[in-house]
Amino acid sequence: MDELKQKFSEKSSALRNKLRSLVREQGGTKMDEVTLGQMYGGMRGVKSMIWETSNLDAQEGIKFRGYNIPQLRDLLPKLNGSDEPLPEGLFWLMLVGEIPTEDQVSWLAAEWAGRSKVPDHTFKVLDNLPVETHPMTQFVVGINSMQTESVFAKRYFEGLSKHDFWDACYEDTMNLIARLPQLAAYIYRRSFHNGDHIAPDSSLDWGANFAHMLGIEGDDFRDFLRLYLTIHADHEGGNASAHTTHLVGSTLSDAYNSMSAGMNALAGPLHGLANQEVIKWIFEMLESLDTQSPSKEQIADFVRQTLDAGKVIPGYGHAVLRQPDPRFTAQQRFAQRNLQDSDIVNVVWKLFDVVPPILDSLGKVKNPWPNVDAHSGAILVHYGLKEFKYYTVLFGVSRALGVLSALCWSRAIGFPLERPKSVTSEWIFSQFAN
Ligand code: CMX
Repeated sequence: MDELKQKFSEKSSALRNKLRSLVREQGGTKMDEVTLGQMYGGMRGVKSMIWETSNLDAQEGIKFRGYNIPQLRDLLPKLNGSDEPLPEGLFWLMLVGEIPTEDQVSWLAAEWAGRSKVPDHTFKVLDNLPVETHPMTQFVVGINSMQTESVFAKRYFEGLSKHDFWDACYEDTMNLIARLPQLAAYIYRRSFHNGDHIAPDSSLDWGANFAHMLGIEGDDFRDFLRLYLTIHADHEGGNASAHTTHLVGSTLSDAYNSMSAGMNALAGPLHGLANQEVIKWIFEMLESLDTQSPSKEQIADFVRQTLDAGKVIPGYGHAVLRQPDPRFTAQQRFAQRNLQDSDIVNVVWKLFDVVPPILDSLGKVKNPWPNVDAHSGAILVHYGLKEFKYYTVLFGVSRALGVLSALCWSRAIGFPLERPKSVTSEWIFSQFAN
């Protein structure tokens, strides 16, 4: 058994045993209450699920196993000469709760390279879709088409013991994560570069190989992609893509079927698709103002026009966060070091000054600050990745690290089928009848 799997086995069985006695002895303890407002308000803040890999604090932002993003930049292994952490290190941390060594991260990069072969039929399935199919739809179809390779599904069919669910889930997780960059790059090249595909380079780390297969060379872009793939990985369990993956996984659907379900949730404009919406909206603004460097006054007028048209300002607001998203700040820091003179990046920074007071003035927006999606598009455009319909696929490749490591924990802890109680509005009214 490899070292990572061994560690996961030991840590997860220790937690499972601890939880089993806790729930047996304290199962009746009340942990939260639900209000009518929460039932009709998207279940905001209701504590109702367990997610081991990360936790979101409304003020401080995301913490992966207790570490915030600036701490991770210092602690996670980096390649020589690089300033950004390797996403492999974050996966190791989320899966076993330990900051890995450089050797452990190198092992993981090589292990994923060795598991990265995408089945031929997946390419055939994709080639049969109209080329203009949205990249997120292609991504979902591509992941689903690889379900033929599921170790969990095969072993379950053969009579897998519930004590070994975690083992098969680990194998699927490692294989699926390893294959995603090639799948995603194939979609990009087929959709936007006439199917002129680039062979993987197995000597590169997971993020750099992805950058290489996209066809965007240069150390700066590789570094940005490593950062991007690290900061988008997880945002505790209640966000729509994580929650969907978790719910579908609770039926013992394998990692492929569970994650593709989660990716359908990520494809919604209030969630992951917001990254495409942001840059689309910025392009529309620049075109309507007929300038590449609008003034703050011009931007403020356009923001008000957008709101007057009954639309949201993409990239701003959050269901949980109440401060600027540290994932936005991490990208801003990268851009301040590498892209000071980029017009499009400067527009993002002006928006950061202009949008929050306008949203605040509406008196209803709980968080007027930028979220993760407000910045990424401008940096991608700068490096030549201008096809914004593709952006959510990048988010999805990263999100796999979080939702799949969490799925391993769900199988190891032995979470049952998720099945909350629903009620009708008629029942609600009956509670208030005198
Ligand atoms: N622009 C305009 N209005 C906004 C707004 C924004 N960016 N953010 C919130 N509001 C509005 C809501 O639409 C709501 O209005 P109504 O009462 O008229 O329906 C009101 O403010 C209250 O909303 P909220 O409680 O502050 O926010 P929610 O928790 O309901 O929604 C979110 C959160 C992210 C869906 C919302 O802020 C939004 O639509 N933002 C723009 C889209 C976006 O950037 N999504 C990406 C989020 C990150 C991610 O999950 O990937």
